[in-house]
Amino acid sequence: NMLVQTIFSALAAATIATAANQNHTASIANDNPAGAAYMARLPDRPDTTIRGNITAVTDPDGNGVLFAVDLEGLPMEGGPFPYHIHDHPVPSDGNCTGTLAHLDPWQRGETPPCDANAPATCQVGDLAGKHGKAKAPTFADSYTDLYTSLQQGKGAFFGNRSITIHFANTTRITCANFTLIAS
Ligand SMILES: *[C@@H]1O[C@H](CO)[C@@H](O)[C@H](O)[C@H]1NC(C)=O
Ligand SMILES: *[C@@H]1O[C@H](CO)[C@@H](O)[C@H](O)[C@H]1NC(C)=O
Ligand SMILES: *[C@@H]1O[C@H](CO)[C@@H](O)[C@H](O)[C@H]1NC(C)=O
Ligand SMILES: *[C@@H]1O[C@H](CO)[C@@H](O)[C@H](O)[C@H]1NC(C)=O
Ligand SMILES: *[C@@H]1O[C@H](CO)[C@@H](O)[C@H](O)[C@H]1NC(C)=O
Ligand SMILES: *[C@@H]1O[C@H](CO)[C@@H](O)[C@H](O)[C@H]1NC(C)=O
Ligand SMILES: [Cu+2]
Repeated sequence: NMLVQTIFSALAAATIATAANQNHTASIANDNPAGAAYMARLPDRPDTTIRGNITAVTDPDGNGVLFAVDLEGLPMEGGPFPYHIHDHPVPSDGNCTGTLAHLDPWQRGETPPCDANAPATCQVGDLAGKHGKAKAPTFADSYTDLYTSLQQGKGAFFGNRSITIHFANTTRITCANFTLIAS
């Protein structure tokens, strides 16, 4: 019976997938397309002074993504500022609540907090947890993150997602879509 076989195969595949992911540890993204580049440019909005951008290009070594974070106008109060790749793009009205939760394809969840010494165990989207929070008033940083993907179809792919910057108390301040700038 084809149907029963199909269902059985699907269940078996799901069981294997679950077993492989039981520790919720991220795999290194080793198939990012050479030359792929995305940018999230923060919008001019009247309710914050924060401006700037985050660029993301396939790491020249082939593993992971080279990020360049370039921010200015960070408030002197309320920091340091966590920032993350969130799961969804920014709604057209700019409401950062609509970016939903952090990119977390391995479903490790929010707790315990990210341990920067074990970045594979952090949420893939938790860039600040893995690499440090942004500090006022200007913040420039660049680093390679091994677990983020620029390969469409991968769970850790973020070219269709967004960045959100928070106050230390987690309130969302501003957010921007990633858009393709080179491929
Ligand atoms: C988590 O599971 C994967 C897949 O089974 C394995 O390759 C990896 O070594 C494990 N990592 C840890 C920290 O246990
Ligand atoms: C990125 O943001 C920084 C800080 O605001 C700015 O100086 C720079 O010109 C921006 N780069 C691009 C390509 O928009
Ligand atoms: C979070 O911090 C910001 C900046 O200090 C403040 O304006 C805001 O009211 C705080 N939000 C909450 C829910 O405490
Ligand atoms: C972000 O991207 C989505 C999907 O392409 C789009 O619908 C939305 O309008 C964009 N948001 C902003 C603020 O440009
Ligand atoms: C943003 O979206 C959330 C959830 O849909 C909503 O509760 C909130 O009122 C919105 N904020 C603004 C300023 O429209
Ligand atoms: C983004 O792309 C990934 C991989 O192609 C896909 O799994 C995910 O559903 C997409 N997310 C959104 C919000 O479009
Ligand atoms: Cu966030």
